[in-house]
Amino acid sequence: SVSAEPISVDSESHEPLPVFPKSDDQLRRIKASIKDNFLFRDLDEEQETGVLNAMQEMHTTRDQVVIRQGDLGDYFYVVESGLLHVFVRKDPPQGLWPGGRSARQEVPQPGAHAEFGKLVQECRPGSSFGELALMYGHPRAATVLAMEPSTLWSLDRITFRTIILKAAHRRRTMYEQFLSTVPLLASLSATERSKIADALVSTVYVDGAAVVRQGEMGDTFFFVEEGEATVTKSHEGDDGELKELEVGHLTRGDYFGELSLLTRAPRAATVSAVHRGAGSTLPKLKVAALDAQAFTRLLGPLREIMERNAGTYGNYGSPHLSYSR
Ligand code: 1OR
Repeated sequence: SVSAEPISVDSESHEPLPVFPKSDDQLRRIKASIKDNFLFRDLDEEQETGVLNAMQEMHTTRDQVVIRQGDLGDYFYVVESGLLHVFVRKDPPQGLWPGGRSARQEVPQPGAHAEFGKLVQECRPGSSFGELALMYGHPRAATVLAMEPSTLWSLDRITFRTIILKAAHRRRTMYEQFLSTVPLLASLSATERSKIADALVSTVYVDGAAVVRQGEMGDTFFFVEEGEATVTKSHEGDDGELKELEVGHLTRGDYFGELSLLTRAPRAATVSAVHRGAGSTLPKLKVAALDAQAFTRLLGPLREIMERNAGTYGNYGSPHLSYSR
């Protein structure tokens, strides 16, 4: 449900955010639930504490409507346990439900799912939902129904916008700036680059560490964000010994890892963080990664450019790279 619509971020609010004291057990359960959730990945410690403080534990019954399509958005939810289904109706009811009451107080109506429309998604432990209305100020885009008794953590709209959205906005702006300097992406629109920005995950490598290894299967694509990397291939020398030969050097804005994804072949070379000399001011190698799914979805249109560029890898005089394949 990631969209590249502009996110409007509120101007600095001085309202104190809610604090609901929690037991160690509750804190442990929230942390486990948000561990792999991308909306929480860029929070620093202070921001994470603010979010944990504001969360409220909630237990649904089976068939409880947690969000109703068309309502105004009030809360964002993280699933700790249970199972919820997301339904979308083509002709959503207009405006608020009678009395403007929130779906959280809705009386469950066992078995009556058809009125909610088509099943589009399942929410399992560790996932979250209800962010869209809070991000874009739209009515709820779908109905979310508990299929079994579920434990959720709800986060109010103000805390969601003040902490999570601001962090997401900062991260998107930072990546957009970087991506606008990447030559491969020059032909894409700003919106297409924003979608890539939202899908990137950065990792820093210590000198000498390998990001990808020749011969391994790969399902990730990378941009060099900071620092430099060397591309090496192992070659059998005349004496029969395996030698590591440097065939390329990558700097900020370069990309690698596309060959395995385009050809489904093992990695054609090893790419590792350069050894920075003593006194070097070069930062450590930092790469921004896209998984195979995002690569296909977002960089599919660039396939031809990448294939054309790869044609120069065998050419040792190439200015960019020179893997011989
Ligand atoms: P919300 O605040 O609009 C409903 O409240 C939530 O359902 C929504 O945020 C998302 O978190 C979640 N379309 C719309 N909302 C979805 C969808 C969805 N999947 C989950 N939600 N899909 C598109 C269907 C045409 C499914 C995408 C896989």
